[in-house]
Amino acid sequence: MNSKLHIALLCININISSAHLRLFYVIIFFTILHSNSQTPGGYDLWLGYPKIEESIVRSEYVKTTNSIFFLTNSDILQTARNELIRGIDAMLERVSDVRDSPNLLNTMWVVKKNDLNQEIQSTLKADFERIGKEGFIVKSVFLDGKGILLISANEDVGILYGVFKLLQLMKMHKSLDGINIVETPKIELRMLNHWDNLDRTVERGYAGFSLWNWQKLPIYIDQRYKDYARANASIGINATVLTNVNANNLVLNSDYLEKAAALADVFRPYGIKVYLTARFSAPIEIGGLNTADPLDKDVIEWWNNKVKEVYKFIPDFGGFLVKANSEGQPGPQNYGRTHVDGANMMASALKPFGGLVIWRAFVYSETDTTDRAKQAYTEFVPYDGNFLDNVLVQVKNGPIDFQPREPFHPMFGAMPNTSLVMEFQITQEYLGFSSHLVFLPKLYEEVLDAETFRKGKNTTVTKVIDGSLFNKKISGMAGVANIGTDMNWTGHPFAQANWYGYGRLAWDPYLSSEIIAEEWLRLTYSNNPEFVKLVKSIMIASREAVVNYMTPMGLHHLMDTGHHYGPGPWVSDLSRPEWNPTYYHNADKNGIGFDRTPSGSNATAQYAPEIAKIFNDPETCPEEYLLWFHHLPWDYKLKNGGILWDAIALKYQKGVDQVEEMISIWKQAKTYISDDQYNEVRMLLEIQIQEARWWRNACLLYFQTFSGKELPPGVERPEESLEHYKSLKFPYAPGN
Ligand code: BDP
Repeated sequence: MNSKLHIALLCININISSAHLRLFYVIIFFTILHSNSQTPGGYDLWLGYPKIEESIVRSEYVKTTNSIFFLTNSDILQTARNELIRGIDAMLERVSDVRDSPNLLNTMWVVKKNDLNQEIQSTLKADFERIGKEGFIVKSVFLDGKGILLISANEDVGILYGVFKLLQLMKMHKSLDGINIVETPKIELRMLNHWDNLDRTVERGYAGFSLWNWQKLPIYIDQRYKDYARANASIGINATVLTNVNANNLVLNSDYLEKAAALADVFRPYGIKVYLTARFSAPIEIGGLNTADPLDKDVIEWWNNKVKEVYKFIPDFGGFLVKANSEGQPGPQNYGRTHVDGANMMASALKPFGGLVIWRAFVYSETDTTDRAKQAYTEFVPYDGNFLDNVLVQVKNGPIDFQPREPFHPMFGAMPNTSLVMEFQITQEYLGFSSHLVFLPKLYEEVLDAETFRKGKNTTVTKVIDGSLFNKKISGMAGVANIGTDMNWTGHPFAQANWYGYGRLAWDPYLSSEIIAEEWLRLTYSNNPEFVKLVKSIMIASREAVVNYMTPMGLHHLMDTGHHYGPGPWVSDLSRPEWNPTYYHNADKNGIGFDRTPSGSNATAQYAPEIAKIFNDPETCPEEYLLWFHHLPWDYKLKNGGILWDAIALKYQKGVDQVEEMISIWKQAKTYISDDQYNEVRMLLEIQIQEARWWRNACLLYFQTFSGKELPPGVERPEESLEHYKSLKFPYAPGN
């Protein structure tokens, strides 16, 4: 590690309780200010354990001795124990004494509820009731008149999460004295969706190839599988769908099931279950039947047998994720059946084993001429209440497709009798791939906090998906992974924060993105408050910046076609109308935007009347959604008195300015991190600023051909012609 040594002055306030003496020491000591956790290249993610001074965490439990009683009688508990030892040994540079039986020297106990004595169990009764299956308690308690630190839980996995929590607190230099944390995840299914193909390419992947080396599985177990599981467990992710939603049948054949089982074996001790995508036509393609009709008895039998086989290989298999009748994927509608018929048929097969069907609502059809934004709601909402209870319907955050900004999907709140899973995209398909620094928890938070108004006020999207609004038994969140074989897993080092932040929000969707940014920075780079303050400001601003330089004021889907790299607002020649950017922006001499009010597609009617009313009126519609819901003249007067054309141009400029600002702040952060860490992000920001200018120039030149207006003062003149921007081609853009 090429960290530099710094001399720092530290003022430590030591509290000697017995003598009630307060001593103030000024100690000069050497500290490695750069002792952030990252191994070169960022492989360690937020999980490295740099040395910390014991005095920093000021805990009786880690002082003098760290003799730990850790009752370990399962694989998950063994994982937790290994992690605890690894963390404490590295951070305190002292080898922990960890035993399976208690003794008087113990300063820490890590024991499940049922293994505690009745007295502590009843003292902590309320806590144990609160934490459910996966929660934990990290608490300082008195035991036989002696203070100890207790990590406890009802189940093994809670212990694992509690251990990670403790280590993260220590790493963030939080005091452990008087600690009292009682936590439980607010969402049950916290899932990653890998769009990984069996040939190891990753659809919309920008961080190398798929982690799953199918060729060498099941015998060869890559260390990365364990490191992947560890990283997920550290943020509470408990489910992973290994394969692409555009599914390949082969994964359901026994040779691949054996390979998937080997991965499941690696993930199990980390509390993670494996799921697979299922291609609806599998009974034909690998089953030799001549139909995949979900009501056909041979088809039903085929799936029943297939599910039995899967559970032979993977006894705790999670279930199937299904993309059906969407973008050319087969589904029940091919046989005149419905989503309910399809989903329930599979769900019945999985039910005896406790498996789930996660049925995606990302549907739109080439034969349906209505607004694409309306189609999922139209297809699914009438079926509310008809799905079996082990079916979850997975809905993207917005009604189109993972754009830099979309209003929340109107299905949230509109299906009170169905468990809805939130689907976020972590991989940055429409947000600059892995070259742009965009902190996505800002986007996630905006959607989660959106008011649905389905049961009066305060009925946010979060309350729909955590199950609290409509009393749902199973709740879930899915994130389309941004992980690949790149040394740092995610391509951009700050894309790690999106994986981290997604996991944190799946655990607790009420967390603020600011808190998540701060945690991640401290766990990944440095606890230095100046550094954290500076870089947090970059992260928090980054999401609005990308909206501004790509798709401001409610514009959407202006990306170039297929690969979605760079601007292509002029694309209008694709076979399906809704694949063309022109379909979404509708720019003409009269104005720009998609009229989704009653005078247009009336998509607003899919929201609660209180929300629809706000969206319907351009005066009340939030400016960030203006052109999502309205087609407005170029000289439409905005609240600030300016006209629409000027406002669009200024927003594009602002996006560019924001990236300039991000670069200048990053320069100020240089002194707090290693040169390698600094340079890596600096180069990426260089790409980002170039591409931000490219977006601004291309879009403004193109829209100017309709508005016929000059760029307002303050907007830089494009260096190249529109023809130049239109001529750019990227046949090898990644992820396609
Ligand atoms: C779109 C992607 C496409 C996915 C699709 C989906 O461009 O690659 O297959 O979503 O979610 O955003 O099914």
